[in-house]
Formats: sequence, structure tokens, C-alpha cells
Amino acid sequence: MKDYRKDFPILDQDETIYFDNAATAQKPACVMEALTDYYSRSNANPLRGLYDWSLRATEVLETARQKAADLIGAAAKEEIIFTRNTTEALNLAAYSYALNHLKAGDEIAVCISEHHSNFLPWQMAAEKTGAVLRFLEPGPDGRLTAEEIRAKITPNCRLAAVAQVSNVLGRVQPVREIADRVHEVGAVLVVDGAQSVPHMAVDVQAMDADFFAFSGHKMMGPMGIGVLYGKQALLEKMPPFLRGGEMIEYVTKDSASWAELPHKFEAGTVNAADAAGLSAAIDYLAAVGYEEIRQRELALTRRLMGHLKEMPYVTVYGSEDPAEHCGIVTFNIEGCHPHDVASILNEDGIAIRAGHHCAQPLMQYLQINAACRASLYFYNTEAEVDRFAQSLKKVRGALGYGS
Ligand code: 7TS
Repeated sequence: MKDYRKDFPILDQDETIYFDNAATAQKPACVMEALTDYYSRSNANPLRGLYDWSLRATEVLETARQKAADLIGAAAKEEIIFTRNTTEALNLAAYSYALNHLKAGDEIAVCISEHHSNFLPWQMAAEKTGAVLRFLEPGPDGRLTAEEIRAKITPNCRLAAVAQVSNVLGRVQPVREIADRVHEVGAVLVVDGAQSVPHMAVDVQAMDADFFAFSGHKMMGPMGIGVLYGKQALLEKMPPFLRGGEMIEYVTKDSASWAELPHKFEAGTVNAADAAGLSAAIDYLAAVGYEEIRQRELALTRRLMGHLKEMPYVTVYGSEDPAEHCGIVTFNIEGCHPHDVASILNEDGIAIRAGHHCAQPLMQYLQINAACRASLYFYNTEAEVDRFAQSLKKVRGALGYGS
């Protein structure tokens, strides 16, 4: 097996067992080099200057846009809007689309397991328009059933929002099936791809998403760039989200008209440096390959869940099948607060996430306050999984339990 860790300076220099990849992924050296290279050779304000450096910065930005379009199968690069992250992308869709297309009595269908970033924008849209939220509830295995999709996406639905992969349960949702129902009732579908793009091939046209959001930093890119994909016909009809430089066609004392897509939605100086990093991350991801990522993660998840099965005091949430976790395993240890578990593991140099995972409605649905989450990526190793299991076995003892 190739030792991917050598590509990641932080993993190569440090023994920390990093199992918080769903929060943010580590960066390979090529991504850092792309940032340094951009600032060393091409830095200028993109889209503005008529001199070489600015033209180069524009080219860097537009190359990244094409790569992002190709990565998710968008029909045209003009459908790719650069944002800071998934959160900003989803807010853009809520402020610009939902506030202008929804009215009192309409329904917004949201999955109960959504990250707050794909929840609060729709709560806001409901509050401001008088629309009503309806909640899709997954079965115990984390998946939305065909019956649930039909029941909750009613003829009054005008917008549905679901994550392709939950950041807590790791389950892949049947987004194409959801899209078919959403379109049958004349609504639009917003897909949160923050946890899918790092792990699996995505085709927005095949899934028929109307909007699709993801973050660069969760797929090994830099922290300051994300994407909102939108179908061109929808984006054309939407007003700008933020107003200012670079997004206008013409401005007078009391009116303005807007630039063409995608610039209408990219107000102010755009983030060409992180676009350079995102390009490098997309190339790196392609070089590793989604099939390799899937195989590595599956082997690691099987091993990790196998260890957990041997600990009778551990409850794992979601499916029992490691193949249905996308590398995310959320669990609790009987009698132990997740924060204590995470702190004890930290003493052994193991980084996991503990808390509500920005998914409090799901915590309420599962009738827990908090949970521990180990989230793996292809660069983790079997040895790390074994050390994690050894440490976990000590937790109850450290907290005063006999066994
Ligand atoms: N949607 C999902 C499904 C996520 O997992 C996250 C971040 C977001 C949206 C927001 O992404 P951002 O880049 O805008 O912050 N998830 C997590 C997590 O699970 N732990 O920390 C951040």
C-alpha cells in the first residue's frame, strides 16, 4: 500500500492520530505549494487588472472553476459560484432563492439529521416567508425510505434540503430518488455535499440537484473556499446575495444592473489564492482516486467497528454495516460523557470529535445530548485504528468503572 502520509507534512511530522477528518481534512504538500506559488508568482486582484499578474490570477481562478465543475459534473463552469464554505453557499441559496420564491403556506422539507448549516438557513427562510418546515426522519439505519420521502415531500413543498452524507451517521441518502419526488411536486432540491465530495464521485446532473454545496477544506483544499453549484436557469433568475465590487454590469446614482454568471454572486475581491489550492486538491484527489479512497476507508471502518463490537458498553449510531458509514462512526460509551472520552483519548494523542456535531435536532431525535465521533480518511492506518481501540478500552476504567 502506498504511504499517503508522506504527502501530508502534518501527518509526516507528528504522531497524532487524527480521526476528525469530517471536521476538516489535512492538506497535502502540493496544496500548500500551490498557495505559495500563487502568492510568489501571480498575486494581483483577479478580474480587474489588464496587466500580466492580474490576468494570471484570473486564469488561476477560472481554471479552478472549471476543475470544480468537472469534479461534480456541472454542465458549465458558470454554474459554479465560489463562496467561503458550505455554510455560505447554503445561505446564498436561502437568501437569494428561497426568500424570493417562497410564500406563506409553502412547505420546506428538511432532513432531521442535517448539520445546522443546512438547517438554520431554512428556518430563517420559513420565518421570513411564512413557509412551514417539514422534517424528514431517517430510519434507525440512517437512510430515508421511499415512504418517508413521499410522505414528507408533499404537493405543497417548494424546496427540500438534504445532505448527501450526514456528518453524524455517515449514511449516503438516495438523492436521485429524493430529486425525482421533489421535481414531481414542482419544488427545488438543495443538496449539502460537504461530506460526500471528499469521499465519493458526485454527478450533480445525474442526481438532478438544483443546488449543491461543498467546502474545499473537507477535501484537502484550503480553508477559505467553497462552492455553490446551481442550475443555470435558476441562478439567472436569482438576485445577488451580496452587493459591491465586481458583481455589477453598470451602476448609476440610484440603480444598478448585474454582471453575468457567475460574477453576479461573487461580490468583492475573489479568493484566487485558495482557488489555486482547491485546484491542487482536486488534482490530488483524482490522483488517489475515489475507488482507492472507498476501499481504504471501508477496510478501516470495518476494523474500527469490529473493535467497537467487542466492547459491550459501546453504542454505535446508524447502520450496523461499515459500508454504509463513509468513514464516519458516531458512538457513546455507557456512563461516560463524550467530552471526557475525547479528553482521555487526547492524552494518548488521539483526536476525535465530541459534542452535538452541529446537529442538535438529530441529537434530540436520537434522544441523546452528545456523542463521540471518529471520522476516517484514506490516509489513516490500521495501526491507528488499533491504538484508538486500545485507548478506548481504558476510558471506563479511567472514569472509575470496574469494567
Ligand atoms: N454540512 C455538513 C454535512 C457538514 O458536515 C458541515 C461541517 C457543514 C455543512 C458546514 O461546513 P463549513 O465548511 O461551512 O463549516 N461539518 C463539521 C463537522 O462535522 N465537524 O466540524 C464541522
